[in-house]
Amino acid sequence: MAPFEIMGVVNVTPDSFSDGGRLADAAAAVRHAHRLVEEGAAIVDVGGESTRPGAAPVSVQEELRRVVGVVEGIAALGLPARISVDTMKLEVARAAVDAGASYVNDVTAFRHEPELAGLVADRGLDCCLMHMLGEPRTMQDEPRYDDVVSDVKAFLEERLAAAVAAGIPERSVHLDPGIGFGKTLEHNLELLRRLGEIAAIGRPVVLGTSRKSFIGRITGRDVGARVHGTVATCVIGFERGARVFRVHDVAPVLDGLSVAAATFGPDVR
Ligand code: HH2
Repeated sequence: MAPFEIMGVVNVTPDSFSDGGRLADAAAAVRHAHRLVEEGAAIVDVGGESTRPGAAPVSVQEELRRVVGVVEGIAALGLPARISVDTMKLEVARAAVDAGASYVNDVTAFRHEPELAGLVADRGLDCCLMHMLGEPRTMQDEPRYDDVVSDVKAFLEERLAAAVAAGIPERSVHLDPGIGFGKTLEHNLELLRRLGEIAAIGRPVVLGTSRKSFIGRITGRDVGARVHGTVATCVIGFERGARVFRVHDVAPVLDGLSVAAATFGPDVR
Protein backbone atom coordinates (compact mmCIF):
# COMPACT_ATOMS: atom_id res chain seq x y z
CA MET A 1 0.00 0.00 0.00
CA ALA A 2 1.22 3.51 -0.80
CA PRO A 3 2.42 5.37 2.31
CA PHE A 4 0.08 8.25 1.44
CA GLU A 5 -2.55 9.32 -1.10
CA ILE A 6 -3.13 12.75 -2.54
CA MET A 7 -6.71 13.89 -3.10
CA GLY A 8 -6.69 16.68 -5.70
CA VAL A 9 -9.38 19.37 -5.33
CA VAL A 10 -11.68 20.11 -8.27
CA ASN A 11 -13.99 22.92 -7.17
CA VAL A 12 -16.83 23.63 -9.61
CA THR A 13 -18.15 26.58 -7.67
CA PRO A 14 -18.28 30.27 -8.50
CA ASP A 15 -17.27 31.19 -4.94
CA SER A 16 -14.67 28.80 -3.47
CA PHE A 17 -12.16 30.66 -1.36
CA SER A 18 -9.03 29.77 -3.30
CA ASP A 19 -10.06 28.91 -6.84
CA GLY A 20 -13.67 30.03 -7.10
CA GLY A 21 -14.97 30.64 -10.60
CA ARG A 22 -11.91 29.35 -12.42
CA LEU A 23 -13.41 25.94 -13.13
CA ALA A 24 -17.05 26.95 -13.51
CA ASP A 25 -17.04 25.51 -17.03
CA ALA A 26 -17.31 21.70 -16.94
CA ALA A 27 -14.75 21.05 -19.68
CA ALA A 28 -12.16 23.11 -17.80
CA ALA A 29 -12.90 21.17 -14.61
CA VAL A 30 -12.43 17.84 -16.39
CA ARG A 31 -9.12 19.02 -17.87
CA HIS A 32 -8.04 20.19 -14.44
CA ALA A 33 -8.84 16.78 -12.91
CA HIS A 34 -6.82 15.12 -15.66
CA ARG A 35 -3.84 17.33 -14.85
CA LEU A 36 -4.10 16.62 -11.11
CA VAL A 37 -4.02 12.86 -11.78
CA GLU A 38 -1.03 13.26 -14.12
CA GLU A 39 0.70 15.11 -11.29
CA GLY A 40 0.06 12.23 -8.88
CA ALA A 41 -3.42 12.51 -7.36
CA ALA A 42 -4.90 9.11 -6.45
CA ILE A 43 -8.32 10.63 -5.77
CA VAL A 44 -10.00 13.68 -7.34
CA ASP A 45 -12.56 15.43 -5.14
CA VAL A 46 -15.32 17.17 -7.09
CA GLY A 47 -17.27 19.78 -5.13
CA GLY A 48 -20.17 21.99 -6.22
CA GLU A 49 -20.87 23.82 -2.96
CA SER A 50 -18.36 26.06 -1.23
CA THR A 51 -17.97 25.47 2.50
CA ARG A 52 -15.73 28.46 3.12
CA PRO A 53 -16.63 30.49 6.22
CA GLY A 54 -19.75 32.53 5.50
CA ALA A 55 -20.67 30.60 2.33
CA ALA A 56 -24.35 30.44 1.40
CA PRO A 57 -25.97 27.02 0.84
CA VAL A 58 -26.60 25.87 -2.75
CA SER A 59 -29.83 24.20 -3.97
CA VAL A 60 -29.86 20.51 -4.91
CA GLN A 61 -30.65 21.38 -8.54
CA GLU A 62 -27.77 23.82 -8.82
CA GLU A 63 -25.30 21.42 -7.18
CA LEU A 64 -26.41 18.60 -9.48
CA ARG A 65 -25.95 20.88 -12.49
CA ARG A 66 -22.42 21.77 -11.40
CA VAL A 67 -21.20 18.32 -10.36
CA VAL A 68 -22.72 15.49 -12.41
CA GLY A 69 -21.42 16.40 -15.87
CA VAL A 70 -17.94 16.91 -14.46
CA VAL A 71 -17.93 13.50 -12.74
CA GLU A 72 -19.18 11.92 -15.99
CA GLY A 73 -16.45 13.68 -17.96
CA ILE A 74 -13.72 12.55 -15.57
CA ALA A 75 -15.03 8.97 -15.50
CA ALA A 76 -15.03 8.88 -19.32
CA LEU A 77 -11.27 9.55 -19.30
CA GLY A 78 -10.66 6.24 -17.48
CA LEU A 79 -7.94 7.78 -15.32
CA PRO A 80 -6.04 5.69 -12.74
CA ALA A 81 -7.72 7.59 -9.89
CA ARG A 82 -10.89 7.38 -7.87
CA ILE A 83 -13.54 10.05 -8.10
CA SER A 84 -14.80 11.56 -4.85
CA VAL A 85 -17.87 13.76 -4.55
CA ASP A 86 -17.64 16.51 -1.92
CA THR A 87 -21.27 16.88 -0.90
CA MET A 88 -23.57 16.70 2.10
CA LYS A 89 -26.62 15.92 -0.02
CA LEU A 90 -27.96 12.41 -0.68
CA GLU A 91 -29.40 13.26 -4.07
CA VAL A 92 -26.16 14.81 -5.31
CA ALA A 93 -24.09 11.91 -4.00
CA ARG A 94 -26.40 9.36 -5.64
CA ALA A 95 -26.21 11.09 -9.03
CA ALA A 96 -22.44 11.46 -8.75
CA VAL A 97 -22.06 7.77 -7.90
CA ASP A 98 -24.26 6.83 -10.86
CA ALA A 99 -21.93 8.99 -12.98
CA GLY A 100 -18.77 7.23 -11.73
CA ALA A 101 -17.83 8.44 -8.23
CA SER A 102 -16.85 5.81 -5.67
CA TYR A 103 -16.00 7.98 -2.65
CA VAL A 104 -18.25 10.34 -0.68
CA ASN A 105 -16.59 13.24 1.15
CA ASP A 106 -19.21 14.64 3.52
CA VAL A 107 -18.05 17.61 5.60
CA THR A 108 -21.04 17.04 7.91
CA ALA A 109 -20.15 13.37 8.56
CA PHE A 110 -23.73 12.24 7.70
CA ARG A 111 -25.34 14.71 10.11
CA HIS A 112 -26.95 16.86 7.40
CA GLU A 113 -28.62 13.87 5.70
CA PRO A 114 -28.20 10.66 7.72
CA GLU A 115 -29.61 8.67 4.75
CA LEU A 116 -26.35 9.37 2.93
CA ALA A 117 -24.75 6.68 5.11
CA GLY A 118 -27.23 4.14 3.67
CA LEU A 119 -26.17 5.01 0.12
CA VAL A 120 -22.50 4.51 1.02
CA ALA A 121 -23.32 1.16 2.66
CA ASP A 122 -25.58 -0.12 -0.14
CA ARG A 123 -23.23 0.83 -2.97
CA GLY A 124 -20.03 -0.35 -1.22
CA LEU A 125 -18.43 3.10 -1.36
CA ASP A 126 -15.62 4.62 0.69
CA CYS A 127 -16.25 7.81 2.60
CA CYS A 128 -14.61 10.61 4.53
CA LEU A 129 -16.25 11.83 7.73
CA MET A 130 -15.12 15.31 8.79
CA HIS A 131 -15.43 17.31 11.98
CA MET A 132 -17.07 20.73 11.75
CA LEU A 133 -18.26 22.90 14.62
CA GLY A 134 -21.57 24.52 13.64
CA GLU A 135 -22.20 25.26 9.97
CA PRO A 136 -20.21 27.17 7.33
CA ARG A 137 -22.28 30.36 7.68
CA THR A 138 -21.42 30.77 11.36
CA MET A 139 -18.60 28.35 12.20
CA GLN A 140 -15.85 30.96 12.64
CA ASP A 141 -17.87 33.01 15.19
CA GLU A 142 -15.76 32.42 18.31
CA PRO A 143 -15.36 28.62 18.18
CA ARG A 144 -14.82 27.12 21.66
CA TYR A 145 -13.72 23.68 22.87
CA ASP A 146 -12.85 22.11 26.22
CA ASP A 147 -9.86 20.54 24.53
CA VAL A 148 -9.97 20.76 20.75
CA VAL A 149 -8.17 17.47 20.07
CA SER A 150 -10.16 15.40 22.59
CA ASP A 151 -13.44 16.99 21.43
CA VAL A 152 -12.70 16.33 17.73
CA LYS A 153 -11.55 12.78 18.51
CA ALA A 154 -14.72 11.99 20.49
CA PHE A 155 -16.84 13.40 17.66
CA LEU A 156 -15.05 11.30 15.01
CA GLU A 157 -15.35 8.14 17.13
CA GLU A 158 -19.08 8.77 17.50
CA ARG A 159 -19.54 9.39 13.75
CA LEU A 160 -17.48 6.28 12.90
CA ALA A 161 -19.75 4.23 15.17
CA ALA A 162 -22.82 5.76 13.49
CA ALA A 163 -21.43 4.86 10.06
CA VAL A 164 -20.76 1.28 11.12
CA ALA A 165 -24.26 1.06 12.65
CA ALA A 166 -25.62 2.15 9.24
CA GLY A 167 -23.88 -0.82 7.62
CA ILE A 168 -20.63 0.76 6.36
CA PRO A 169 -17.62 -1.48 7.03
CA GLU A 170 -15.03 0.24 9.21
CA ARG A 171 -12.38 -0.30 6.51
CA SER A 172 -14.36 2.01 4.18
CA VAL A 173 -14.17 5.03 6.48
CA HIS A 174 -11.58 7.81 6.52
CA LEU A 175 -11.62 10.47 9.26
CA ASP A 176 -10.77 14.17 8.98
CA PRO A 177 -10.27 16.70 11.82
CA GLY A 178 -11.70 19.47 9.61
CA ILE A 179 -8.92 22.05 9.63
CA GLY A 180 -10.49 25.53 9.48
CA PHE A 181 -14.05 24.34 10.12
CA GLY A 182 -14.98 26.15 13.33
CA LYS A 183 -11.37 26.50 14.52
CA THR A 184 -9.06 29.36 15.44
CA LEU A 185 -5.44 29.50 14.32
CA GLU A 186 -4.39 27.94 17.63
CA HIS A 187 -7.02 25.18 17.33
CA ASN A 188 -5.68 24.27 13.87
CA LEU A 189 -2.08 24.17 15.10
CA GLU A 190 -2.99 22.09 18.16
CA LEU A 191 -4.77 19.59 15.89
CA LEU A 192 -1.69 19.36 13.65
CA ARG A 193 0.67 18.95 16.61
CA ARG A 194 -1.47 16.23 18.20
CA LEU A 195 -2.77 14.57 15.03
CA GLY A 196 -1.39 11.26 16.30
CA GLU A 197 -4.26 11.18 18.81
CA ILE A 198 -6.75 11.25 15.92
CA ALA A 199 -4.74 8.64 13.95
CA ALA A 200 -4.87 6.41 17.05
CA ILE A 201 -8.58 5.84 16.35
CA GLY A 202 -7.22 3.42 13.77
CA ARG A 203 -8.70 4.77 10.52
CA PRO A 204 -6.75 6.66 7.81
CA VAL A 205 -6.70 10.37 8.59
CA VAL A 206 -7.48 12.88 5.82
CA LEU A 207 -5.87 16.30 6.18
CA GLY A 208 -7.27 19.36 4.39
CA THR A 209 -4.97 22.32 5.04
CA SER A 210 -4.50 23.43 1.43
CA ARG A 211 -4.16 27.24 1.04
CA LYS A 212 -6.31 27.80 4.13
CA SER A 213 -6.41 31.10 5.96
CA PHE A 214 -4.44 29.92 9.00
CA ILE A 215 -1.46 29.49 6.64
CA GLY A 216 -2.06 33.05 5.44
CA ARG A 217 -2.16 34.27 9.05
CA ILE A 218 1.26 32.68 9.70
CA THR A 219 3.01 33.54 6.42
CA GLY A 220 1.26 36.79 5.50
CA ARG A 221 0.59 35.34 2.03
CA ASP A 222 -2.50 35.68 -0.13
CA VAL A 223 -4.40 32.55 -1.03
CA GLY A 224 -2.54 31.97 -4.33
CA ALA A 225 0.87 32.06 -2.62
CA ARG A 226 0.31 29.57 0.20
CA VAL A 227 1.70 26.50 -1.54
CA HIS A 228 4.94 26.38 0.46
CA GLY A 229 3.05 26.72 3.72
CA THR A 230 0.69 24.00 2.51
CA VAL A 231 3.57 21.61 1.80
CA ALA A 232 4.91 22.25 5.31
CA THR A 233 1.56 21.38 6.90
CA CYS A 234 1.33 18.16 4.85
CA VAL A 235 4.83 17.06 5.85
CA ILE A 236 4.05 17.77 9.51
CA GLY A 237 0.72 15.96 9.14
CA PHE A 238 2.35 12.91 7.55
CA GLU A 239 4.88 12.66 10.35
CA ARG A 240 1.99 12.80 12.83
CA GLY A 241 -0.02 10.06 11.10
CA ALA A 242 -2.17 11.64 8.32
CA ARG A 243 -2.36 9.46 5.21
CA VAL A 244 -4.65 11.27 2.72
CA PHE A 245 -3.93 14.87 1.75
CA ARG A 246 -6.67 16.99 0.17
CA VAL A 247 -4.82 19.70 -1.78
CA HIS A 248 -5.08 22.06 -4.74
CA ASP A 249 -1.37 21.89 -5.64
CA VAL A 250 -0.62 18.21 -6.22
CA ALA A 251 2.92 18.31 -7.69
CA PRO A 252 4.66 20.26 -4.88
CA VAL A 253 2.81 18.32 -2.18
CA LEU A 254 3.85 15.03 -3.81
CA ASP A 255 7.50 16.10 -3.62
CA GLY A 256 7.19 17.11 0.03
CA LEU A 257 5.39 13.93 1.01
CA SER A 258 7.85 11.75 -0.92
CA VAL A 259 10.70 13.22 1.12
CA ALA A 260 8.71 12.79 4.34
CA ALA A 261 7.83 9.17 3.51
CA ALA A 262 11.43 8.35 2.59
CA THR A 263 12.59 9.85 5.88
CA PHE A 264 10.01 8.52 8.30
CA GLY A 265 8.70 5.44 6.51
CA PRO A 266 5.06 4.47 6.20
CA ASP A 267 4.51 3.43 9.80
CA VAL A 268 5.43 6.55 11.72
CA ARG A 269 3.22 7.76 14.55
N1 HH2 B 1 -12.00 21.57 3.13
C1 HH2 B 1 -12.78 22.19 2.22
C2 HH2 B 1 -13.78 21.48 1.53
N2 HH2 B 1 -13.93 20.16 1.72
N3 HH2 B 1 -13.30 18.15 2.79
C3 HH2 B 1 -12.52 17.50 3.69
N4 HH2 B 1 -12.66 16.19 3.87
N5 HH2 B 1 -11.55 18.17 4.41
C4 HH2 B 1 -11.35 19.51 4.27
O1 HH2 B 1 -10.48 20.06 4.99
C5 HH2 B 1 -12.16 20.23 3.34
C6 HH2 B 1 -13.15 19.50 2.60
C7 HH2 B 1 -12.61 23.67 1.99
O2 HH2 B 1 -11.67 23.91 1.00
P1 HH2 B 1 -11.97 24.22 -0.55
O3 HH2 B 1 -12.65 23.10 -1.21
O4 HH2 B 1 -10.70 24.64 -1.18
O5 HH2 B 1 -12.87 25.50 -0.52
P2 HH2 B 1 -14.43 25.72 -0.66
O6 HH2 B 1 -15.11 25.00 0.44
O7 HH2 B 1 -14.56 27.21 -0.56
O8 HH2 B 1 -14.85 25.18 -1.99
